[in-house]
Amino acid sequence: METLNRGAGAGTSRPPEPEHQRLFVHTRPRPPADERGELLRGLREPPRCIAPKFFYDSHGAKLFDRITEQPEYYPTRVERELFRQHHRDIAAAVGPERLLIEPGSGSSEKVELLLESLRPSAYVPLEITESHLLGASRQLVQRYPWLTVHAVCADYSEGLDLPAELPAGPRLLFFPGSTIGNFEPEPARRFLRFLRRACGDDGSLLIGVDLRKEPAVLEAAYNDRAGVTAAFNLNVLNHVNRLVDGDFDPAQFRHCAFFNGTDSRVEMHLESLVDQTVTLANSPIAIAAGERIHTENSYKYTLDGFRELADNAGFRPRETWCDERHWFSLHLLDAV
Ligand code: AVI
Repeated sequence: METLNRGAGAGTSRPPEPEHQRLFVHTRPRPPADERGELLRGLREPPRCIAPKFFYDSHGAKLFDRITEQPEYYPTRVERELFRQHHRDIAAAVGPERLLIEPGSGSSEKVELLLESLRPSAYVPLEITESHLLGASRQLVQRYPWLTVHAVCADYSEGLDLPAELPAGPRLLFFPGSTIGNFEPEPARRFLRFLRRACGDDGSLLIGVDLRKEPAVLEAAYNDRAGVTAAFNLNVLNHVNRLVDGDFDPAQFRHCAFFNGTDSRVEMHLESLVDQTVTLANSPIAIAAGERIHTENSYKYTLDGFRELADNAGFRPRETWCDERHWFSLHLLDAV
C-alpha cells in the first residue's frame, strides 16, 4: 500500500483501502516504552505495584470482556442503557456533522449506539492494537455506508497526537466506560487537558463516569461470584512473567478488592498466601505472606467532584444523563 506521508515524527497516512473506500489508516510514531523498567521499579520494593495497563494482554482483554457480562458488574450495562435511552437527546445536544474522535476505541462497540443519531462528519478511533483498530474500522464502514473512518494507530496515554489530514470542523471527543476512573487524580486532570486541547475551542467532550455509591454494591462489582475479576487480576502475573522473565505463580496469591472511602476508589490488590521468593529479571525478591501488590484503583466520583475536575481542565458542563439510582453518569462538556 502506498505511503502518502512519512516524515520524522510525522507518522504515516495511507490512502483508502481499495475494498474500503471510506477507510483511511494513519499510524503515529510511538515513544519508546520502558515497560520492563517500570515493572521492576514497581515490584522490587514494598509498597509493590503493577500499573493496570498490564492487565490487558490478549487473555486479560478477553477476561475484561467477560467481567462486563457479570451480573454484579453494573457499569457497562448501566452506561449502555443510558446510551440506548438518550442517544437522540445526546445527538440533539451535540449537533450534526461533528468530527467524532474516540481515544482507546477498542472494538468501537459503544460508539455504535450513537452513530445513527449523531451522523458525524467522520469517525476517528484511536487504538494502540492495530488488529483491533482495523478489524473494528472495516466492520463500521461496511455496516454504515455513509460513514468515513480515519483509523489512527497510536498510544493516547501521553497526549492525543492526531494526524494533520483529519477533516476540519467542530469536534466531539468520546471517552466512555469510566476509563477516566483508572487514572490517579493528577494524571486524570492532565489527560482531560489533553482532551481539551484535542477538541479545540469549539469542541465538546462526551464522557462516561462511574459514581460513588454504597460500598456493598461497589465491592460486589469487583468480587463477582463467578471469579472472573479474580482471574483477571491474577492473570496480570502471567503477563509480568513474560515481560520481565519472572516466575510468579498466580496460585500463590489471592485477589483482593475493596472500597476505600477516604480516597473514593475501589482498590484491587494481589495478596501473597505464603512467604515466597520470586525471581524477576534474574534478581530474587522476597514477598512475605499477607503482603500485597497493588494492581488497580477505580475512582468513583460524585457529580460535583467530576464537574470540578472537568472545570479545572477547561470544560464547562452542558448536560448530564444519569440512571435513576445515580449509579453511572454521562457528561456532555463544552470547551471553554
Ligand atoms: C476499565 N475500567 C473502567 C474497569 C473498572 O471498573 O475500573 C476495569 C476493571 N477492573 C476490574 N473490573 C473492571
